[in-house]
Amino acid sequence: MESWEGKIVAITGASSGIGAKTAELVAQRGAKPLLMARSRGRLDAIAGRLGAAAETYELDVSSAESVETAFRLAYERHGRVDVLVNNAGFGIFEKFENTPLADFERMMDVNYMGVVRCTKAVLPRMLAAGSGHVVNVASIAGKIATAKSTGYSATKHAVLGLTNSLRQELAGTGVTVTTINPGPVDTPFFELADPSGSYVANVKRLMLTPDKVASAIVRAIERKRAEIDLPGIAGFGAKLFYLFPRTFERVSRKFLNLK
Ligand code: NJP
Repeated sequence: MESWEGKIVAITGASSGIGAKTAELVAQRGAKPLLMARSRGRLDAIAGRLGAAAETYELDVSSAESVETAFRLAYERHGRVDVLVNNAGFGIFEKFENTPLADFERMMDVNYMGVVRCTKAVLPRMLAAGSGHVVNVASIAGKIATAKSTGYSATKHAVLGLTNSLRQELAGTGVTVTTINPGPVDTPFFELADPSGSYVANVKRLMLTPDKVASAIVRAIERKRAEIDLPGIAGFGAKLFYLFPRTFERVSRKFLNLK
């Protein structure tokens, strides 16, 4: 991307963690972040710190109606969305047999269908303009599945499948699609994912900061990258898994099943 100045950047899940930090970084570069999430109070508090450029939109990505309303408003105000960061999401880490059907459905509805809904809200206009960028925050869990994440990991595999297919469909259109695949990140995500705190205690020293992930998102937009895995060692692990799946599973069962 030539310059951030004046770019309209819609960020879902911007009331917390990675999304809030991404909004801050793009505002610092001169873009206008549209902060989207369900919690109006938290959005306004974050936008208040970012200055006049930031705008807030109440958005529930699991509701087609809410997505339609938020993006209609954004287009009425600005006529365009240059970048969409599909970041809204949550996880519940529990064994398959202990996870109610409703939790599987909710995770898929937010983490995967939320990406579908929001992307549909911007893609036709990006295609008409011949430019635009959709960044999907997936996860290393979308490449390497570990125990207690049958529901969550499946949603992120789905996001990766969607993005990889869409990238091929969009080749030559001027619209870029990217996946960002972080390992564990130190955000409020774990208040729901790991209420006992035992997983966080196991991985605390390996955790990424939201700043690190948001910086990777910004870099991916500037350089039109297809995909970023972070930390790099996790991306290397994913490559080993694809090459030697059974061996990798055997070895990693000991080290990666920390939930
Ligand atoms: O989590 P958190 P992160 N509609 O809890 C929003 C992925 N990831 O920043 O609606 C709209 O601080 C929620 O806002 P609110 C992860 O899967 C994380 O870590 O106001 N928004 C909040 O702003 C997710 O996709 C880790 O409650 C909805 C935001 O989502 C992304 O990173 C590792 C919503 C969540 O902020 C950001 O997560 C990894 C809805 N229905 C991938 N439901 C990690 N933290 O370790 C939730 O690999 N939100």
